[in-house]
Order: sequence, then structure tokens, then C-alpha cells
Amino acid sequence: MRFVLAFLFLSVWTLRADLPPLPWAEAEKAALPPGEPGRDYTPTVVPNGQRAEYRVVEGVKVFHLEAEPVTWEVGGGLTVQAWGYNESVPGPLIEVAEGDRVRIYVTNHLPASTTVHWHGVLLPCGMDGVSGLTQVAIPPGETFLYDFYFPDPGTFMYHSHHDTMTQEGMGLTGMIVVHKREPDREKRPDRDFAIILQEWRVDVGTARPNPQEMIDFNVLTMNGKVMPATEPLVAKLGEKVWIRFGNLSATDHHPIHLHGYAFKIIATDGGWAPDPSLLTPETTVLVPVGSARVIEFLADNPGDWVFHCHMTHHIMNQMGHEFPNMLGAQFGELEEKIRRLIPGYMTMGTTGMRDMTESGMPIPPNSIPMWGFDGQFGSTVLGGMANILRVREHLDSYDDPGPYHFPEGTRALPATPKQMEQDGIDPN
Ligand SMILES: [Cu+2]
Repeated sequence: MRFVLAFLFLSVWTLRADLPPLPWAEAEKAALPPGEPGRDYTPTVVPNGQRAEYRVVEGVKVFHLEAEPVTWEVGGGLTVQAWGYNESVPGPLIEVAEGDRVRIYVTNHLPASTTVHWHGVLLPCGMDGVSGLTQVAIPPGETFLYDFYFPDPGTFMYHSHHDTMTQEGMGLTGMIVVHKREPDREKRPDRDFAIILQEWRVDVGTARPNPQEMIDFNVLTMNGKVMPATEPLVAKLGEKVWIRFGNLSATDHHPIHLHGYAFKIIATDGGWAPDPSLLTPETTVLVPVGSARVIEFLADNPGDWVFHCHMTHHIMNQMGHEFPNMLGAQFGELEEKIRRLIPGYMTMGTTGMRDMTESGMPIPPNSIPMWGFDGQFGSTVLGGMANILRVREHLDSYDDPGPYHFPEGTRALPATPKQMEQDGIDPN
């Protein structure tokens, strides 16, 4: 009966020639077979994450998302009591091809009602997932069905649209990639990555994120992990690389900077740049809250290249934000005197945050006061919303190839007296 009504509705709609076609009318008419990975598209890689499983039932891709409490390790021993989908924070990537029809079942195992909104997807209003406005919120224990087409290729997101402050803040987010159907592999990206940016307030020694926080976030994640728990992105020299960023943070826009490359921002969650050759090359992509950005570049520069949020506080892990500024302070014997009063006392931060990363420093349980990434030459004093792109000439697989082997004479080293003399440098 529902299908008959839908057919009648569409027929009447299309008869009215003065009206624009509905955004999914073409997909519905074409009724393409379900897109197949490999044949129609090269699957997206989800660092630290996974793709949502589906089964095909009579030409429709059927997904099942289960919203539920998830105990999630963000890295370095910090484990949070978050909310996610299918045991994952953020939820698994929903990966489909343009024109695919889906039925997505959403089961609510949370203690609160919820919905799922398909952010950026052009679909019928009743499938938009806004509690109160387009549907009744899914009560705990119930399963709702979302049934629609993905008419356009693109990078989208999904998240709760019921009490979003609490529910997105607790982690109920995920990414959607709709691939263009492209039989010619040469025209596809060789490496296609998807990363969700999130921010959390987790007070030191606690495990429950505080979704009421509005300004002062202390855990900044890429796909739910802080650096160095972030899985490196691996590409071979000469490959065309895409990185799709989605930002479902509460407050902050994240300017993500990639070292060693200039890239083009070829798409947003609204669509694609008409002619990428006309775009200005960039080295930093600003990913505003509630939007997606896709960058493209040719992997022509081998090495280990960090990419990170350029808000400097977003690459420090779970700093208390309340300790006094010790930069430049001269403690001398005072430290020993304080230690007599407070056993184990250490003055930190007199030359910067480096000593916050030292092991042996007493830290509260379930916390990462700093804990930065150690590269082959020592500490980077860098954590949080950061990761590494590893570009190599030779690769047997896309497993982490380990630290870059720098060709002789291509690395910054201590200057020799002879070099300084030759170039007229006086260090004194
Ligand atoms: Cu940031």
C-alpha cells in the first residue's frame, strides 16, 4: 500500500512540469543494482575504524545501527564511558555507491530516546531523523527503520538529532561515504581516507565525558583516538590521495594542517568543486563544525608527514588547563623544600610542556596529562588531534611501514664549526 501511494505521489509530482524533480527522482527511476566495492568504487580506508556491514535484500542494502553505551579507549590508558554505534566511537563508516537504496534499521540500546539524522543526504523529509519535527524519537529498546536512496556521490555524516548536545557530546556520530560509480580505476583515488574530528571534556581521573562543556575541551580525537593511538595513513609515491574530514565537535572548527604538501579542497558535504584545476592550493583545511571537507593531493613527496589541528591546544592531551604558568620560573632549592612537604612533588613546565611527557611522573589513574608521540628522534610534544601520513616509494602492503629512512644528507643535523665558519655564522 505504501509503495502504491509513493508511486501515485511521484506520478502526480512528475506530471506537474513546472515543478523541479525531487532530488532522488533520478536514482529512484534508474533503480541501479547495488554498487559493488572493487567493480564500482575503491573502498575508503577508515584509520582506527571500520565500515558498517550490510546485506543485500532484493537489491536494497540493509544496515543495522545499534546505538549503545560503549567503553572506549581513546589512547594511552584513557578509557571513556561513551555512547556509540555498533560498539564503536565514532560509529562505523556507512559506505555505499551513488544511486544505492538503503534500509537502515536503528536499534536504541541507550537509556535515553534517540534518532539518527543523515547529515547532508538529500532525502525525503520524513527520513531526516529530527525528533519531534519529522519523527517520534526512538524510545529505549525500540527499532526504527530509515528507507531512502543516496542520490549523489559525496561525503556526509550521521548523528543523533535528539538532545544533540548530550548525544553528540557522548559520541553518537559517524561518517557516510557515497562513492561515484566509476568503472575506470585510473579515475578513482588510489587512497581514500575518512576521519571524524571530535572534542571531549573528560576531567582527569574520570571516565564520563561531560557533554555540558562548551569551551574547554581536553581530549581531541581523530576517529575516536588521540595521537599516537591514531593509525598512520600510508600511501605509495605517485598515488592520488583523498582525505575526507568530518567535524562533529561541539564548538570548535579545526584547521587541519598537512606538512610537505599543497592540496586542493575538492568537496564539502554540500557537493563537489566544479573544476578542481581552478582551486587555490592549500596547506591547511578549515573543517567547520557540522561539515565535511575532502582534500586531494598527489603523493609526490616521500617521508613521514604530520598532519594536525593547528589550534595548538588541540594537540595537547588532557591538560588540566588549570595549572599555574611555570614558564621561565627558577625554582632551585625550592623544589626540594616543597618535596619535603609534598612527597613526589615535581615542578613542571618551566621550559615548556616537554617534561609533562616524561614517564615516571605521577599521573592520576585513567588520564593522559600529556603523553605525546615519540618519533625516531625523540619526543614530538604533540598529541591529541594529530596523525602521520607515511609516503613511501616501495610498499608491500598498506600496513604501517614504520619510521621513514631518511636518505643520507637530507636531514637537519647539528651545524659543524666548519659549516658555520664557511657561511659566516657566529653562534655567540
Ligand atoms: Cu582543533
